[in-house]
Amino acid sequence: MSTTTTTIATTPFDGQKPGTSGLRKRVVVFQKEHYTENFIQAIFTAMPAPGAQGATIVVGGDGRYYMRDVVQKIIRIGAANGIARFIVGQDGILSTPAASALIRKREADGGIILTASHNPGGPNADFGIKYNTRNGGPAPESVTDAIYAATRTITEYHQVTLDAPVDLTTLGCQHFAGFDVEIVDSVTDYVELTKSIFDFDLIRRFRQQSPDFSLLFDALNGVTGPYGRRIFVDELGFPESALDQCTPLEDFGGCHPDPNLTYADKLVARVEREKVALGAASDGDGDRNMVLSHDWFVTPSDSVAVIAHYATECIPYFQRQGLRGLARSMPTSCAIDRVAAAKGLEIFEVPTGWKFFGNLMDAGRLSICGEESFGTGSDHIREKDGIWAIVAWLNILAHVNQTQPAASVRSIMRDFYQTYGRNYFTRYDYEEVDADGAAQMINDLRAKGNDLVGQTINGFTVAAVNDFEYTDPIDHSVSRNQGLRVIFEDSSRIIFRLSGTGSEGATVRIYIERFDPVEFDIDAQVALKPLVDTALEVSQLSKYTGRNEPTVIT
Ligand code: VG1
Ligand code: CO
Repeated sequence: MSTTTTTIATTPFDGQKPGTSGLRKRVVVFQKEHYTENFIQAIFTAMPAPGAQGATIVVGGDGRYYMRDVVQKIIRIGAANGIARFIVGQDGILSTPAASALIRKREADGGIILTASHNPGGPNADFGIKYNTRNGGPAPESVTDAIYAATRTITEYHQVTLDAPVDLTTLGCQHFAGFDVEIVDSVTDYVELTKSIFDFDLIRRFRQQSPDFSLLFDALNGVTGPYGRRIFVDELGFPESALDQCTPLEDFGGCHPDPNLTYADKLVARVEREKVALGAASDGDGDRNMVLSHDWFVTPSDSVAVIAHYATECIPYFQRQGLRGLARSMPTSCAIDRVAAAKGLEIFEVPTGWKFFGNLMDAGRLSICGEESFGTGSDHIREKDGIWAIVAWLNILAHVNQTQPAASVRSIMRDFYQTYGRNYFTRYDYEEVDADGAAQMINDLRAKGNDLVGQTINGFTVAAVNDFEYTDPIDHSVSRNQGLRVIFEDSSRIIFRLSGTGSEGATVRIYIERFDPVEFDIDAQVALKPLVDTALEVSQLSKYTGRNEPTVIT
């Protein structure tokens, strides 16, 4: 098929700076004339050396509203910039972990993932574009800075003219003048990878021998529905009734596809009512996960620590490779640090955002890591992986049940606390507050930081107040102002951060943690109440934001 290339004059848009995980804005913003095209052109302009010419890229997303239009734009603009091959998920669908896996498997030069992750979708909600590099991970700040710089100076973009939109539905390769588009099954490669990591035979036997064990997986109408069906039902043999909301919808059925106790309330209610042994959910693009049972909620900070604890005991991938090191984002609780200490492993504390784990993995120093924000994963890919974490829990439950029949999520957590003690953790989110007020609150807190040291508030004596700063051990890049920490003498912590993924106003996050070596059974909100009060007092949050209650408590 012949093509012609046209060049279109444009001018820069303000605010095309990628945040914690790509550029996220309202759909109506992306629909402004040239807005999306500018950003796509900036990605190709800034693609790391040797650049776009002759490159292969993976393209796909979480199926949200506007995605298919943008896939077509990426092909037209990419082809005009010299991209030789586009590997596209069928109908444009690829979960974020599946896209990362595909970039690695096919040794592509990079990928563009179309998602606003856990943000709602639909004509009046959010869209997002994220660039991943050839290791399969989110672009590091050096690349996102280059993309942003290109958006600031753009004067034109290039695109090829095609007779008709590219067919995204038919599997196989389509040839155009100067480039190819290959449509691949969205699920198969990912399922094969997952099967190579976990002990599927063990999980199948456990399911057959434990008729009382029930699984309920809720995809929140996001992208993981088809992945969940193939793995949990077709491969592991769970009944169809183990799946809920597993058909991807452009607007996620009007839900907020964020797997937490607030937005996954339907799952939480069913798990309690139906006495489900393992309830699980993932977010819109499939990189987050929540794990719970009818009698226990596993915090993401605990989840990654438990997975690290059992990894070399029962997960074939880690039995083959061993554990190289562990890591968490700074606000994530220190439970995983205790596992690292017990196993004599390196532990890394990085800023919020999965991109900070990539260099450590590439250097062979990191195997398992997590974020308190329902992100869990390993070096099998370079994104967090929701389904991976859920299958990891199935693998661990199946393993522990071999020696402790009737072991449950709750009993596994009890054993863990008995070994390591419990890091109580909670996060308060105040969404879409006034951006100026939120910024002022952080600035004022920073300014009075040193005066707080030595003061005792609600029985907690402040040991240090600082801004988290990270120097990457591999490339020595420095990331500053990654969260304001108030650390107390008993090692309790309160952390204040502004979200980098919102699309309107600001979201304030307060992370609260306290370690207890002996008491495991206190309700987390009760255990942390004095620290929560301290956080609100120290920050004067309600004065700056006008909010008295958080939007979400995790
Ligand atoms: C949030 C989380 C962070 C996570 C990021 C992307 O960022 O706190 O831990 O990596 O979302 O997750 P922020 O800046 O809003 O706190 V996802 O599932 O959106 O790719
Ligand atoms: Co996500």
